Amino acid sequence: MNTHVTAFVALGSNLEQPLRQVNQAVAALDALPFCHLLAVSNWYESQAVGPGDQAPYINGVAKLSTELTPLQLLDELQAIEQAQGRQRLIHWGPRTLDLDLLLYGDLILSSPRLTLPHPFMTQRNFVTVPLCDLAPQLILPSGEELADICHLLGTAGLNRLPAANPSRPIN
Ligand code: ROI
Repeated sequence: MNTHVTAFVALGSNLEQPLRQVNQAVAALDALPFCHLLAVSNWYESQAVGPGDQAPYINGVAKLSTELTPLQLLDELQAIEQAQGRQRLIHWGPRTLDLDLLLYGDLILSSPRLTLPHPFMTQRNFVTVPLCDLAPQLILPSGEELADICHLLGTAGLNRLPAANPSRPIN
């Protein structure tokens, strides 16, 4: 039996040198037990969605192969957020580092701590566009095609940053 599951994690930051935060988070994902970091999307600068006058975010998506259960993986992601001094002062407010588990294979889950797929992933182009970098052919557990959603949401407010590490495969 293959116990390795492909998971996608969204990264976001708009505080404390966001690009440094997300790159540090990638290094932490690369060091996770029972996981292999397979690929990282381009980074995108994105206009903040949410209240008030927030600084722009840096967003991207990482692809992992994991032997952890969804909740074990969630624990690891939250530990990385904490280790990077996550600040989240107000709901939908600025944050040092956000790591959202988007997809865990084809699993559909609704539990108090975790909903899969991530409930907002198909509403935010700062998630769908980098996810499309990594998995342009992806079919969501609902049967929807990621490419269709990407097309629908467009790229408004997003600005792809030049690749800092072109040697890292993104497919
Ligand atoms: N806006 C952008 N552009 N990127 C994010 O990662 C992000 N994360 C959030 C809220 C506050 C909703 N807005 C965001 O949690």
